[in-house]
Amino acid sequence: MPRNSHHAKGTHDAFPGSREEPHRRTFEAAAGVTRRGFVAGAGLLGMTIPFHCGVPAAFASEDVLTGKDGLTLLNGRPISAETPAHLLDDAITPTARHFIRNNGLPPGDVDAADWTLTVDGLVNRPATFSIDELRMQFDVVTMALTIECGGNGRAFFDPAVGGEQWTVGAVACSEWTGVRLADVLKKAGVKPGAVYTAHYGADTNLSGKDGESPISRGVPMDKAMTDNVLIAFAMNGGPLHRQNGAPLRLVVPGWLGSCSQKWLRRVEVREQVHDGPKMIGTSYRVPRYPVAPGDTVPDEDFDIIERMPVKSLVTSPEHGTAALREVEVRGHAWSGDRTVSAVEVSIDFGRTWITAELEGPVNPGAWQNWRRQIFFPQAGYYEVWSRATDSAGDKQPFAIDWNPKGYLNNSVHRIALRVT
Ligand SMILES: Nc1nc2c(c(=O)[nH]1)N[C@H]1C(S)=C(S)[C@@H](COP(=O)(O)O)O[C@H]1N2
Ligand SMILES: [Mo]
Repeated sequence: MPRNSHHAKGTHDAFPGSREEPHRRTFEAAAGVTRRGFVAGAGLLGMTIPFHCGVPAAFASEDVLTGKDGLTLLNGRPISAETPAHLLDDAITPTARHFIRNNGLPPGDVDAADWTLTVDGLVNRPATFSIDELRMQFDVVTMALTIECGGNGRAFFDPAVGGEQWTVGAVACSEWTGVRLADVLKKAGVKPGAVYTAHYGADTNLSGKDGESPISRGVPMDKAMTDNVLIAFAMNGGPLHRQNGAPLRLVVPGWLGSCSQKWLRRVEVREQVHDGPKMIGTSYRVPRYPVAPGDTVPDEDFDIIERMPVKSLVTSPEHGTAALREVEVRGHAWSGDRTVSAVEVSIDFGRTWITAELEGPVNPGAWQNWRRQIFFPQAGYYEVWSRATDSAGDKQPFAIDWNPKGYLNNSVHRIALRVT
């Protein structure tokens, strides 16, 4: 589907017209500037955001989103669907609201009873396990773990970049049950010289050609050995959703979502950095130096993305709705393998910030919940911004650090409200 052919859901949805300059227009709205075809603040009060606006009817009517609730389909082939921020309000993301990012075509009907996982490569005892064997031979753990797509926030890049036009909803924190990748690797006996894992799933390339994988990524050995990296066979106490990798997937919290191989069949230990599809070239990579928006960067100047940066989300109230003078604002915050140490809220376009109450993560790798009672000084148009600071002192920026593939946009989250 052509780039930007759909209408992304973000702050700009509160306003009619082109989505090319959402941030500028939002500022102008706040400043009361009126432009041709655009009346400041118009469209916010009582507006409804058309659910599948701009998405070709064929995509919207397909039943690829069976078992999902309220997700916005960005692409029907491969399937990409994000969750509107207000539907991510739960501390633990229900299965029905976990976003979907497929690079290829999921396997057809899968039978969990027949599924096997092979661990091989640079190990002393290569082995193949059924899911029951994983369950019986290793510690079974349940953890709330955050998965965020590396391209979450791409829709706000200016100039626009190709790829799925995620706004803010390619992130989730479901409760995953499985065994630790580290335990399985230890049992296989990792040999000296191991550098990287390589993950292989059962999905196929969009071309539909047999054996052609759409994506195979890996992580450095020390990350693979971290005890919150799971090989998961249950999601929120039930089966994994078909589109989220049933019956078996990796969950690598805090690092970009592509590390979390779905429909997992094999983990190979390699003596080099993995070079599978979408590990190489410019996929899931960013330039190793700052670049001007729109610049072309030689492939060899890109580095592999690892951890996701500090970020937060306002999940209540819902963007674009009417609110009372006093309202509880709340959401989540996360930062790669770090913890978030503070979340602040601004209702005056970042002039002043109000500290929110912030909970700790329920376990390492889970996002953190925050909330704050807000009193708006008078009726009118407001934006609510949230900004997180992590344990290393990194703060969410306001501006977008542009890069050619549109990754790692962790700018402050903004929602618009009409206070009555
Ligand atoms: N086998 C396989 N695993 C995959 C993908 C894929 O296309 N195939 N997509 C990756 C990407 S880019 C992301 S962001 C996450 C998304 O996980 P989800 O679809 O369960 O939300 O899965 C990752 N694992
Ligand atoms: Mo992703």
